[in-house]
Amino acid sequence: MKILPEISRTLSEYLLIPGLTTEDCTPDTVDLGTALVRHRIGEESGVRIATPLVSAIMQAVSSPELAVALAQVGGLAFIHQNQPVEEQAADVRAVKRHKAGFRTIEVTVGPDTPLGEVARQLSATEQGVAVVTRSGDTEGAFLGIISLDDFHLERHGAHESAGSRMRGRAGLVTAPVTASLSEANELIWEHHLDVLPVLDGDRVASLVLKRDYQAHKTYHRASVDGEKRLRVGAGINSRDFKDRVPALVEAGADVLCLDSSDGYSVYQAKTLEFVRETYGDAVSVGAGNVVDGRAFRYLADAGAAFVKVGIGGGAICTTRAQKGIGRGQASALLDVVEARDAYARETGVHVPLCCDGGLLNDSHMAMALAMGADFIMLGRYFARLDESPSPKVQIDGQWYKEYWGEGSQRAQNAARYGQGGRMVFEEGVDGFVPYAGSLYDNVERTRAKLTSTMISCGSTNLRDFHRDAVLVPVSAESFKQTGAEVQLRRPTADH
Ligand code: RVP
Repeated sequence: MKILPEISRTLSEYLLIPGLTTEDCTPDTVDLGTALVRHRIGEESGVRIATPLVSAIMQAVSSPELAVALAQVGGLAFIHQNQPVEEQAADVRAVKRHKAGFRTIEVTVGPDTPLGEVARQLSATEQGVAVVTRSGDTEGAFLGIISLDDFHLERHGAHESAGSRMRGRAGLVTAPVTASLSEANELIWEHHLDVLPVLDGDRVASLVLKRDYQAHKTYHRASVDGEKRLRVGAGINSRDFKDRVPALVEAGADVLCLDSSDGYSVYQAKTLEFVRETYGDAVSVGAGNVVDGRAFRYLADAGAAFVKVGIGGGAICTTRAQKGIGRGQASALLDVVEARDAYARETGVHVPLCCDGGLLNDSHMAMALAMGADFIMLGRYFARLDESPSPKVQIDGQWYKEYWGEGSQRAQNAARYGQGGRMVFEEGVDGFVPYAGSLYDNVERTRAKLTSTMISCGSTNLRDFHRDAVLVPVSAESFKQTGAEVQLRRPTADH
C-alpha cells in the first residue's frame, strides 16, 4: 500500500491569474483549434477540430442529429456503442451522408397508421411532416407524405388512416438523391412546394423543406474530412471489437474511442493491437479513461491515438461511491499532462488528452485547457440541448431533458459497466437536466467565454495557453466568493 502525498483536487479549486493582454490578442486572432489524434511534433495531426469539444459516448447524448450539429460548429461527436453493431454503423453512415439542407426523416408511418398516431409522433418529435411508406419504416417503398396541414383531428377523426389524407406519390414533385441543394431549391420555388422528397430508388433518402431555405447557413468551422463530409467518431469496447471496428470503419467513422470507466487494462492494449495489426495507422483509436501518468504511459505505448482522463467525476456518475476508485479531475489531469509532455520529449510524438466528466460550467473547461487538456468531452452539457436524443419533459412548468448514466439500470451498458458481460450493480443515475435550447447557441457562447479567458491570459492558441497559464489553488473560503453575492432578480423594462 502507498498513499500519494497530494490531495485529490477538482477543477473548481483553481483560478487563473490574468497575463498581459496585447493588441494581437483579440476575438478574431484567438484560435481554439486542436489536434484530436497523435502526431509527430512539428507535423499536423491527421484529425484537427476547430472547437475543442466532443460529445460523451452515451445513449442520452450522441445521436446522428447531435453529431451533425456538433461537427457543423467545429467539434466532434462519438456515436455510442451501447447498441448493436449494425445500428451504430447506421448512425455513423447517417452523419457521413448528411448533406446540408437535406433533412433526415424523423417520422415514418404506414398507410394504415391512424391519424391520431401520426399527430402524436409529429408532436413528440416536433416535426411538421411524416413520410408514408408501404411497410411503415424508413427502408420501405415510398407512398406519400402527410403533414399537419393535410388533416385536422376534429374534422377527420383520430382513427382515419394516414393513407386517406396523405399526398400520394403520383401527384408529388420529387428529386433524385444526386440533386444538389440548389437544384432542390429550384424545384421548390418553381413548383410552389413546401416540402420536396428526395428519392433513392423506391425509398425516401431525405426531405428538403422550404422553411429551411433562409435558415441554411454555411459553417466555416465545420469538422470535415478530405471529401468535405462531416466528421464523426464512434465508441467501441474491448469485447466485441473484432466485429464492431470493421463495421464502423466500413461506415466511415473518422476516429474510434474505447469506452471504459477504467482504461488501464490489458484488454485495451489488446484492442489497440488488433486495430494496428488490421489497419496499420489508417484507423485511430483513443483509449481510457485514466487518472494517472502510469496508465497514460501504458496506453500511449500501446498506440492510443488520444487518451481520455477522468474517473468518477461525471454528473450522473456514482463510481467513486460504488467502487472507491477515481481522482479529482484537476489532480488527474495535471498528473497525466506531465506524463504526456514527458512522452513527447522522449518520443517526439504528441498524444492529445481529452478531459472527460464533471465539467459543470464553462470556466471548468477553461481550467482544463489551461492545465493542458487538448479537448474536452461533455455529457450533461450536450444532453440539455435540442439536438440530443433524450426526451424533453415538463415538470412544474419548467422544461428538462432526461439524462442517464451509461452505468445506470436504464442504459444497461454491460460492455462498459458489467462483470462478465452482465450488469451486477449500478454506477450511474437516471435523472433530469434543465433544458437549455439549441446546440448552435450554446457552443457559440461557450466559445466566446473560452476566447475571453484566453484574451485575459494573453494567449492566442491552446498550445501557448497551456505553456503560459498561471493557476492558483483557492481556499474553501475564497471559493465561496466566486458567485454573485446579491439576491438576483429579473431585469424589468425600466432597468
Ligand atoms: P458529464 O459531462 O459530467 O455529464 O460526464 C460525462 C462522462 O461521464 C462520460 O463521458 C463518461 O466518461 C462518464 N459516464 C457516463 N456514464 C457514467 C455512469 O453511469 N457512471 N459515467
